Amino acid sequence: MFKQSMTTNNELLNNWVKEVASLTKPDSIYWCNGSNDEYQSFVEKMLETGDLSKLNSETFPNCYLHRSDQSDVARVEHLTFICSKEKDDAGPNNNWMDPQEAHEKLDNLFEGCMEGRTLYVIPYCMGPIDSKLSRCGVEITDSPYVVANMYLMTRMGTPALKRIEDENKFVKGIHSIGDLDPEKRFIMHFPEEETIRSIGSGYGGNALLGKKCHALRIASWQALKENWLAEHMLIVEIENPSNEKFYVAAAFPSACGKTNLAMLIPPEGYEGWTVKTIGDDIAWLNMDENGQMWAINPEAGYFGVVPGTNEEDNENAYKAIQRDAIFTNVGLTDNNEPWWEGRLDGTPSIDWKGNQLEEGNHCAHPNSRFTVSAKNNPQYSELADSPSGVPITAIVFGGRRSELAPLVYEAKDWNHGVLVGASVGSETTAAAAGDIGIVRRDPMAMKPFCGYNFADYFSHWLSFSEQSDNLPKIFHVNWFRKNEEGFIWPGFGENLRVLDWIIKRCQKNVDAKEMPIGFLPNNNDINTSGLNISEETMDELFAINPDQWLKEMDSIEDFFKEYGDRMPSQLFDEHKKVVDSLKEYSSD
Ligand code: SAT
Ligand code: MN
Repeated sequence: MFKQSMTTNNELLNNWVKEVASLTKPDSIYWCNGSNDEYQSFVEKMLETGDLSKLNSETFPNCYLHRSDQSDVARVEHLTFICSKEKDDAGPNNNWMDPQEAHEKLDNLFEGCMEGRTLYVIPYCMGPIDSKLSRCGVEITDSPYVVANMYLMTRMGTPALKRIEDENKFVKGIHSIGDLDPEKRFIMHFPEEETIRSIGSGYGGNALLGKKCHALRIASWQALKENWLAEHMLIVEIENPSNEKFYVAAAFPSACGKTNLAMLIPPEGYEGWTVKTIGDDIAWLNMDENGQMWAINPEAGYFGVVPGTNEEDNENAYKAIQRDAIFTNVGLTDNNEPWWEGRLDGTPSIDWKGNQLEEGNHCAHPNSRFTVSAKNNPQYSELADSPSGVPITAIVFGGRRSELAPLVYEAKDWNHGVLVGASVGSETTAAAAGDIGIVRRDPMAMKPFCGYNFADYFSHWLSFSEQSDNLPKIFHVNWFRKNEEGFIWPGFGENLRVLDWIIKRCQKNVDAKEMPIGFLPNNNDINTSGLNISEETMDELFAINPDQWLKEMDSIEDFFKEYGDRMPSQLFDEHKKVVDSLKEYSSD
């Protein structure tokens, strides 16, 4: 049904497409123009093939369900490789394969893999088309589902192609679902060649190559060379009742409530405050000549975890997915609406595998996802399209820790903040394949996404303190501390109370307690009015147990030592300062 819609005069791109086609042997080639009609025609095609089914069009207009292969529901970190020339450039944080060996392996797997299929060419731009901070790529794929998702997630098609033709430069991404055999599944990155090759999976992070593969793994490498940062961070705009605006970038490991924070709704008592979303997952940070950090969101859509989304906890996300959304691996109600754990209404009937729902089974897969354009978000900020991005006031790191970490603390300065970020640990969730609930180190929430050696990454972060004295303040938050009764902090919209303190600290409007781990709020400086939370409970949320912290610092040191000689000594200096101070504190 698809005709060759357009090609390009750009030789580099043309030759590359030809080269890939001669290896993969598709029946036809289709160049995507990124129009809405084109999106609709892809949807129609997938409705015919059964790749999509239409959801209740009265209640969920223009929404579709996709059921993935049951073995293909999450990122696969053990099959994800950085194929730099030097093994040490990839570092202990990555799987590494020699680039030549990797190419040979992949050439075998890609050989003829598109026979009987169409090869789609997707030119895309990560970031606003007219921003000098943006970077372009082209993804080749044989999956119409990937095309439809890229349409929602990126700025793709004709305008991106035009920019690529002007720049004569793009990240090359080659993707095939192959035969979905997990034994033949690889997500490989060649940073020196600015190339990504992914086969055997149709899942988001493995297949939508603009996202984690390009905007984080390849971009982090580019950012190292070009003195910027590609980070796994949401970006929010917060406006207080005095109409002052603040921009906060925050990094959390997958499925730690990033989408909720990015789309936060001010709680009762915060009338006159507005929170808008610039981005929910990735931020590219650039420093201007005054040493101010500016951030753009390279993406144009959200690929969010569905379970838990409802009108009470995250009304914006809930509203955003009432129309024009693709749902992947959710269940169905008896009237053909999507259903997931945490949805407050509807009668679940069919599970994510398409079977009659049985008691004790998940209806939606825990890592089921929605894909939706960012513009569907009622609190979408127009500044997400601003070529200059937004000036960042504060950087926030967080993890899921049922013990140890207080609700919020502030790093003493940038370098200490780098230690705080590098030390992030979080209990694992369903976003990645593997065990759930184990604490793992996830520096800057970048463990699965940093395209080069973490030791060099920490040095790069530290280098900014020498370049500017105008950097954002750095904070750490933990929404997930528990006592016998469960989570102590109510979370969700109430997290604005914590952001409120963070902003006051950035404005130098409030003092704080200096503790060994950083600055903690003075009693009563976190606004709890209207919350049913006692002073004792607040004390529990902020309790610092020095012995537990010393153990934590030991485990952080062990983790750092895995990176050997390339580790910046400054980070160990920062570490030692905290340890000495904890020892002193515990002997007081
Ligand atoms: O799983 S994805 O990488 O597609 C999304 C995420 O984890 O943020
Ligand atoms: Mn993410």
